[in-house]
Amino acid sequence: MPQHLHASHAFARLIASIALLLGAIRCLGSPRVSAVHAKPPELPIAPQVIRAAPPLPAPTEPVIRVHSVEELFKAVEHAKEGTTIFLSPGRYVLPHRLDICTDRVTLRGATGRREEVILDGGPHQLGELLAIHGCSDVVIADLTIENVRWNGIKLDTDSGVHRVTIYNCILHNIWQRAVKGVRVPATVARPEGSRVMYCLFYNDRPKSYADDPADTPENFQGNYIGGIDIMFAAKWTISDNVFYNIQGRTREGRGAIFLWHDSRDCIVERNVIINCDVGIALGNSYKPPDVPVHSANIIVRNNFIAQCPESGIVSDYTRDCLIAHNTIFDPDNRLGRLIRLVHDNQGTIVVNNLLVGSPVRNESTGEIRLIKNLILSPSPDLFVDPKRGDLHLRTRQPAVCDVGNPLPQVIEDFDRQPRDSRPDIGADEWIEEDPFRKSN
Ligand SMILES: [Ca+2]
Ligand SMILES: [Ca+2]
Repeated sequence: MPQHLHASHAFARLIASIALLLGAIRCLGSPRVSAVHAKPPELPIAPQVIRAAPPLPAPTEPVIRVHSVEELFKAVEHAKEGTTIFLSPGRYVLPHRLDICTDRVTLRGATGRREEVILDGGPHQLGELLAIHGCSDVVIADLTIENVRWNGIKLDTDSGVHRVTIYNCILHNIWQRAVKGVRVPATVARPEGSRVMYCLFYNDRPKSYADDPADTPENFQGNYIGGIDIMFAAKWTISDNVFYNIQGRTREGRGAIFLWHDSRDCIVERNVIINCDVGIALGNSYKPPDVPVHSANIIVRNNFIAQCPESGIVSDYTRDCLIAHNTIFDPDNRLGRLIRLVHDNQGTIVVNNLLVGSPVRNESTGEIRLIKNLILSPSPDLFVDPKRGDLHLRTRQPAVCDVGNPLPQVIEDFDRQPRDSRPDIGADEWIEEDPFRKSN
């Protein structure tokens, strides 16, 4: 055989060997996710108001551990009811939306530290990252979801989705809604009993047109953005979350918490909302004719809200809601909307709220009860660290302490400390030696 043929045979053998070797490496498993060296994000938020989530109990079998994007999709697709999927630390760059369609599936970061497991929609410009479809009792916990054009966690509530728990997660740079529940037709049961607890929602900056091609100068002017937006919610609990910088392009975005379209019997408590455009919205001014009221029998209590220029709390087409014992700091609010009431709010009561800035702005057409709401001017003695969301009382304030009306619906304060028989106005009940009150 001529020498040049020998050489080409040898080269072909070499190529074949390399191909075999690569195949063998692939068989060892799909590539693991890249490591993250994650720390909790450094934000100008007082650490005293970021509540540590009590750890979840150990899971029951079956338990699957995943280390790669491929394993994650496979595990979710083939999970039996009741499966817990633990995600190893790392950054999971998702090529498309991940859909959970099985009852009682839990998706959980393996370390319990939410910043160590990141589901990232950025590189593939995902419109939605995680969806829950036609199933109930799903748990999403101890992980981060970030860089999504539209919805971070989409609940396909029009397919019957109930008792979802979103727990100790970070939702970061989500440009329409971090958590979205859609319109539900009359033939489907309204989404009942879900919980969003101990989560951190934050964006690095206001929304820009480049973040979301669907939000244009012709429709929402870059302001189609909010935190949790649920229609037809029933018996939801939204508690102990922190929201920071959920802002539209011109600071006219939607609520950090937004319950509307006949939402009922929900509790919104102990949330901290800082520098968002709207804090808590019960309804808004767009109400279709088939929706009787936006929010009914919803309790909004013991929340800390700082600097939300469009509204701290807005109540717009509600019935029998209770807005009680919230502390709102916004002395420079351009519209005077710390608490704003619009349209008909029959039976809704606004009581024992502490406002630093403008008084309750009542544009409501019907009867509404405003009781023992206290309006104060800003004073350095009042709160521990108001600009960073810590609205604990700094000193005992005679104007605030022991002057509220006792309410059977509010027996604890922001710190879950008991209210005494003479409740203090606002979210913080003053206790002399209070472990939660650490001066900065
Ligand atoms: Ca008291
Ligand atoms: Ca307290």
